[in-house]
Amino acid sequence: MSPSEDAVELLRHFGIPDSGELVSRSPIDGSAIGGVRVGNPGDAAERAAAAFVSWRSVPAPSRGELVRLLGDQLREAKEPLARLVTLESGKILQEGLGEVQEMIDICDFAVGLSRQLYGLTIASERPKHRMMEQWHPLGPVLIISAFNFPVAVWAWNAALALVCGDPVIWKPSEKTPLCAEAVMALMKRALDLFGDAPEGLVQLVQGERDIGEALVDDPRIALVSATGSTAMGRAVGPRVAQRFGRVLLELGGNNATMVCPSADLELAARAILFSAAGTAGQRCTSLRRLIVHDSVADQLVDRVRRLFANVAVGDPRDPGTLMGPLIDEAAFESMKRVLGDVIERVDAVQGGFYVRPAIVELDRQEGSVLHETFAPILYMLRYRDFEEAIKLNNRVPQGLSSSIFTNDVREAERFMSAAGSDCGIANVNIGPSGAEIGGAFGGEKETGGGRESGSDSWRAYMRRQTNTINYGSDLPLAQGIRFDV
Ligand code: UN1
Repeated sequence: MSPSEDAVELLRHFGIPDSGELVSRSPIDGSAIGGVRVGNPGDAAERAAAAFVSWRSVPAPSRGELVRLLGDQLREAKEPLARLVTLESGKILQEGLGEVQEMIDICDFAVGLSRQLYGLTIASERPKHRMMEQWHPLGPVLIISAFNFPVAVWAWNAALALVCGDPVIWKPSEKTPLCAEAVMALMKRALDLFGDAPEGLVQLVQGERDIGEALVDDPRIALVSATGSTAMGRAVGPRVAQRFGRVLLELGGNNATMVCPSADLELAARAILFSAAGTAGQRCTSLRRLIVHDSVADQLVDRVRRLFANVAVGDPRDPGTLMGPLIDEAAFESMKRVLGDVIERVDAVQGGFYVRPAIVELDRQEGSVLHETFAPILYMLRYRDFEEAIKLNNRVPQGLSSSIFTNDVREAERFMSAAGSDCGIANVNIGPSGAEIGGAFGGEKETGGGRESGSDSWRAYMRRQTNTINYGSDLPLAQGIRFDV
């Protein structure tokens, strides 16, 4: 079936009308697969602000019930939603299914969390006083998501924001508007089953950059959670700071894997294959740099080259395919800018931009290796001295993910220590991509510093309040100050 025939069936399945000026194209063959209407940012912010007034007072475990119902809908629709993700983003079906599973997982996590939004009690210095802190809902949250995870990134944010008492507005990538419509259709069913959620609690605003900017600048939006390029973050961060709003930024990565002399090379090669070629190198966690000890470099590169040569590139809907197309021509052009004419378009499906994964050996870490090219290019650098390798890992502007392959416990610990990898994620004997939702996800430096998903990332979606309560009949002042007449 052609992508457009597939789209007709899937749009019908989700009850999405194909109407609107914002046209979606499938990267599989470049054909138009549907259109959506551009939204109204001002209206959305108004409705979200109104929804906040009632949602913040719904008990958190009841808010969790809405997220539980969403999880049910996602379980039921896992397969068709994954197929739509494949159709619109070009990732293989296995990865599409994985992405929807990530949504289900975060819903489960958020449901549990809805009974654990806990604060602290703090010892007061004053007699008969008690101190504590509470976490309260923050306000409307804007979620800006990218094409490469067209549904999961929304879920990481929305599931937490909703249990935290915040309405959400979603501005998805203009490259994947249909996935967003499908998720909203499922959300709507969950809202109907839930019954009395306020109108405007969960909204979708489709559009291009101007629509995103209008939302970013709107003072009614308390938190802007933005996933995308460093350039996008550079534009969004200061705009929100200008009005003292909060941001949560998940920007570019330039993720490295170190391979040490004691490493299990077979394991390392398999991990490298998934991290570098998976999602056609279009994850923010994709492996971009290999830092390999000189003594094992030739052996490892041989294996990786062999694995790369055997990667089936083609229609991401075919079960045998490991690498689908790049998202569009611009992505292909940026890969070409780095690699020059050695990169050829693979003749897979007419109209799509298909490439093979490439490995490039470098003497020095300079030039294009310092930038994130959203394509399957793996740079390789050799090292002799362990500390020098850690410096190479860190000597890039980005700080999202990193990993080390070693069977030497001291090397592993040094890599994870305060003087080791400077990234938000540092793994041992697995690749840098494919994180579970239970941990906090995000990174340092140009990656933006935000943390989403697991651990205590929920705190970004709430405001902290410190309370001091006097249960005595005297009025002792803090710091022993006396102030009597
Ligand atoms: C992204 O590419 O924007 O860790 C997110 C991973 C996925 C998320 C990637 N769980 O690779």
